[in-house]
Amino acid sequence: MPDFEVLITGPVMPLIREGLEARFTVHKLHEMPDKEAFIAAHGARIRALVGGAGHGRIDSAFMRRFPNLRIVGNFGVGYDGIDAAWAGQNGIVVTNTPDVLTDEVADLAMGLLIATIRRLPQADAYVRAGRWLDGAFPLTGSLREKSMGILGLGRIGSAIAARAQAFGLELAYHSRTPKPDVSFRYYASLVEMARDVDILMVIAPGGEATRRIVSRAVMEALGPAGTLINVARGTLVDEPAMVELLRSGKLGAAGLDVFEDEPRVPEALFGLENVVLLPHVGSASHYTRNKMGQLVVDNIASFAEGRGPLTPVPETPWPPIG
Ligand code: NAP
Ligand code: 8YV
Repeated sequence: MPDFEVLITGPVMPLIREGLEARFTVHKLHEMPDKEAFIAAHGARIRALVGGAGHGRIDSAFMRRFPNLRIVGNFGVGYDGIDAAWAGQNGIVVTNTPDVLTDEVADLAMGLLIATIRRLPQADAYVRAGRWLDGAFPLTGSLREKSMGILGLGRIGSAIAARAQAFGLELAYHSRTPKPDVSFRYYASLVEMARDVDILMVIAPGGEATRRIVSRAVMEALGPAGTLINVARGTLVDEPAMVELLRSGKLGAAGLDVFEDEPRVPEALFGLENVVLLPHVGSASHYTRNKMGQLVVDNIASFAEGRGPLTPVPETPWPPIG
């Protein structure tokens, strides 16, 4: 399709690059010696942008530089790095990768929860250091007779809930609206939910609406016996307050897959015994990343061939309203 040119905004998996190159003229912004000069000279030819976490924001100022832009394909279900509302108002569709990663992220969330409460990385380090010879590893916390509040009972939150039920956890949730046909207790107030549960599982979208929604007050309500698990975005948590509360013992423990300024992680966390730190690996299996990558390609191809996007985000419905 010669007149449908695609610009990839940063490194992507070969499956995406090759899938797009098989159909379109593809440019790679990160390989351009002079990005600004490339955009100035060729921006008008670009119909599709393909981006993902770590490629930089695709905000209105960036999108304006491509006057014939029609679609932005995001590698990931979370699209807080894209100004989707502006795109929708300007006839640009944004696609993401929902559903294909839901089970993988839910598995990781439960794994991180168990690793944090049962201190699996610390136990592994204990064996490797030869310390078992000196005596047994200290007893740990437990999931038995515990309750968990889920912030964001959407696709992934619901999949986590299904797993957590099998583990015997008592469940509650907070979101902007109560969900129909859900038997767990709904809390309109996040701080009240945090006060009542042992574990807070964070899995709502990033962006301005949720910035630091897990505030100091929420973490103080969770308390010294509480555990915070964040598999959503670092921006949802007041990170400086979290570090301070974990250090002082006013927050019991945390399992974190995401951070405010990834890949930079507050170094104060490195020395803490009550945290488990992961490098944003919720969806990072070969199986699931391949599904996500294929969905990125399929969205762009379906749109370019006139069949519409497969998974447009709610801010850019298809067909467009009005
Ligand atoms: P989803 O199906 O859209 O669910 C999002 C949930 O969050 C909904 O229940 C929504 O309910 C709630 N929510 C939205 N805004 C809220 C607000 N301001 N306050 C409270 N609750 C709010 O999304 P998903 O597919 O489950 O994905 C969730 C997020 O997980 C993604 O956006 C992404 O950031 C993150 N994620 C992380 C990884 C990882 O590798 N760690 C992987 C995949 C996804 P209401 O609309 O009723 O509020
Ligand atoms: C991705 C994610 O790994 O889907 C999301 O929102 O956070 C992860 O699944 C990430 O966006 C790609 O780097």
